[in-house]
Amino acid sequence: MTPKLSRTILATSDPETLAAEILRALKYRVGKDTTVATPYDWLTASINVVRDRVIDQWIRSTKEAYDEKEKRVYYLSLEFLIGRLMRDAFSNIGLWDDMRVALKSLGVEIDVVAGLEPDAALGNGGLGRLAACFMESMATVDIPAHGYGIRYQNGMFRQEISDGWQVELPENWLDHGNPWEFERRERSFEVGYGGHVESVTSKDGRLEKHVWKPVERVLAVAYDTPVVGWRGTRVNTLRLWSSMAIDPILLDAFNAGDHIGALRESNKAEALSRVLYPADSTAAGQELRLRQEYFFSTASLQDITQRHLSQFGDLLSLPDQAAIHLNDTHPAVAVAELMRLFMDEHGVDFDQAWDATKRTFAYTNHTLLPEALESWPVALFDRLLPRHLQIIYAINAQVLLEARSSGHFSDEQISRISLIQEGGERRVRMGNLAFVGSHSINGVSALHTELMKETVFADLHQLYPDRINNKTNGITPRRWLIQSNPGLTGIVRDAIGDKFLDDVEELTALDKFAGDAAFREQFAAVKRANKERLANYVSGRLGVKVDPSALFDIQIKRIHEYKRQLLNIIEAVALYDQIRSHPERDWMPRVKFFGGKAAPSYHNAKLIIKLANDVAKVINRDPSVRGLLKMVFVPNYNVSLAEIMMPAADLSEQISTAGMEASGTGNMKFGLNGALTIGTLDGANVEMKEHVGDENIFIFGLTANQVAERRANGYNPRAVIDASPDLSQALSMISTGVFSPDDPNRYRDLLGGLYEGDWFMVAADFDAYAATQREVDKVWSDSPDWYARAVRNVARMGWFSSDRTIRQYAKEIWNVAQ
Ligand code: 26Q
Repeated sequence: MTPKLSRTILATSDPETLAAEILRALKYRVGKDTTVATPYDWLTASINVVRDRVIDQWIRSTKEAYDEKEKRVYYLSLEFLIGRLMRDAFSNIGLWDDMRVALKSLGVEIDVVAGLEPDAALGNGGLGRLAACFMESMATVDIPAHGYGIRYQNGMFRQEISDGWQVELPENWLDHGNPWEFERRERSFEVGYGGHVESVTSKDGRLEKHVWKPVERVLAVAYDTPVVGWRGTRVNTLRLWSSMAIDPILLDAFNAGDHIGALRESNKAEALSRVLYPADSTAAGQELRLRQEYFFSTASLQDITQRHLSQFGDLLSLPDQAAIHLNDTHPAVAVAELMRLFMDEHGVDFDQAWDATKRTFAYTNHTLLPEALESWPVALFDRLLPRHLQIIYAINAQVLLEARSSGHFSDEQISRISLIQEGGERRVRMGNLAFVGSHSINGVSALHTELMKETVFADLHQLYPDRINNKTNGITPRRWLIQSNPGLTGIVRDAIGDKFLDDVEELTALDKFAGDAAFREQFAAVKRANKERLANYVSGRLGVKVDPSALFDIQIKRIHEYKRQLLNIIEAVALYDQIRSHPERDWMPRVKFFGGKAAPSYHNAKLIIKLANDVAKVINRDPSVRGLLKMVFVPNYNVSLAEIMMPAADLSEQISTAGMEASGTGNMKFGLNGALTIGTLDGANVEMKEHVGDENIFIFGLTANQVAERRANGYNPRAVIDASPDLSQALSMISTGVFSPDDPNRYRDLLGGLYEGDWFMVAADFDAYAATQREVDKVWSDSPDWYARAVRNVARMGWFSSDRTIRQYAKEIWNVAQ
């Protein structure tokens, strides 16, 4: 028998005590008794009981960091995709099992209650989820850290599928209140916009300083959420800023009887933190977005500098006590803001301020896509942040002087290094600003980092060759294995003991169990149970019946052309056609699952969702493929759904055009839960292949170099399509309306893109992909072999823990002890 997790962690309470505390909380904090308590009330009461213990550790951690004068990490991110926190906090502090028993004794099922907690979706996808995994890992490896972001009232939209189309609905995650957060009205800072800059001169006419006089001002109010590390040893803080009017009611207007007009300021101010931008791959370029970026950057820096000054008395020692991390360029304006605080508010000269700024900041790049690189029109910047624009010009002068005086740069190179893009509308390049303002710039996988050096940052890399480094992404094994897959966790503990709970790289001990038939059977049984759970979900929500003994093939991620959901759908069509043409062959039953949101303005992504649903409808109704092929688009993919789908996958689809996916992290979640990957040599797939071994992963397609070469040397997709009968046939089925009889032309433009250019190399990789899928079928048909490979994936995924990633950041970038 596997011992209960809680017994091995913090045995702080017994279920009887906890049950009594839950009843107390229900009565005195929620104000209900058991006869009228709703499941939601039980959720609130349960969280309150555990929260008290979390707070004890929280206060201790915060005080210790202060007393020991520990260097702190500040992680600035416009996104934190944290999902539900109940299971995370309960399990990490060691109370999940005891709370389950306690609630059971009161007639309440913990899983039902946990399912009521809203999924905090303050992020779009990979970048936001990475920030959440990092927060948990920093607490786990005992690094004093604060996350800083925005408390969006509406996070990522809820996706419904109506007649196959995506429909976006607002998600009101705060409707029932949020028991995890603490409002800190006393921690609030003013944020200014617009106005002008005054120069103050001394009596002898020397310029003394600049004073920015903004005309608009709003308040940023802090809301703190505790972040519990594994075994509850450290509890860090996620501080999210909410905007508020400084004068919520315009008294003059109010007294004049204009009660609605009196609220104008308040509405305008509060709009700042109202909603997350739901685009993850195109820079929206809208004024509100720049306002949001500055809003949380300045509030965070004011908070950080105030804390530093009150503890150490002198701002220039900031780099010794604080590492500020920029999660992509979204907070890059912080570079100019810290310079402003140094120079204008604290009288530091430019050179000293610039040196301290560079020693404080580090920046992570998450994308090479040109359309996702942020830049702002100079005119807009000047209107909203005139002082920052001046500072950016001053930084630019300094950087261009360094480049020119080195004598190694052509005029063309100089113009690419410049923080200002000339030619056409002048724009501020946020990537260049983040780069020059940081001592470390990292990519998120080995391949991505090399491509950064060769492409977007080639010139800046030549100027500052020691700055770019790699930190391959990771995922927290607590959420993505221990909590979401208790079945697998249980059999692994029985096989290799508990060490991997504290150090997931100890999973390598599982390697020898790949050859153990009894263990493989346990593994298959766990996988089967996880697949049944997903099948039940799908049947309950969508009314689609799927057979858990079929191969579960899953692609879940944001919908984007470079991620190539289209390649997967076209392959499904080709397979469908072949099963119908050759029913006598030995087909392996398969269910293809899709899930993911499209940016509301991304036309082709929305069309891909519609195509997936159109194809699914025809396939699922066709008796000639019954029992052999099913296709399901699962709506509203989010963190909670990922927690159900990752453990249920046999096959993980990681099929982006090589060179375009910076890392991927879903690939790691699948692997850790024992799925085999079919994928291209892109992002972290390359390193996954090195870790799991060539035999335990299905790699196909062009490499990043080959993609670049084909693009450069005149790639002719039409010739490729003509040469592939399977691809031609599948495309003609789609374009003749087999899946869209109501509108046969629906996919004309989408498929037209494949013939005209095919930037994402769907045609070029199709045959290799389809052939590899048949290879997958072959291995699947030999269960012992399949499960041996699956077990080896679990055993060898430990390196992809965000604990490893964070330790590398701590040692090689932040210079903090751990
Ligand atoms: C920028 C400006 C205006 C509006 C929106 C944005 C914006 C928002 C989000 C741009 C990009 C994003 C998100 C990017 C993202 O999630 N990138 C992913 O990061 C992961 C973590 O490093 C990687 O694993 C993925 O490969 C990468 O696509």
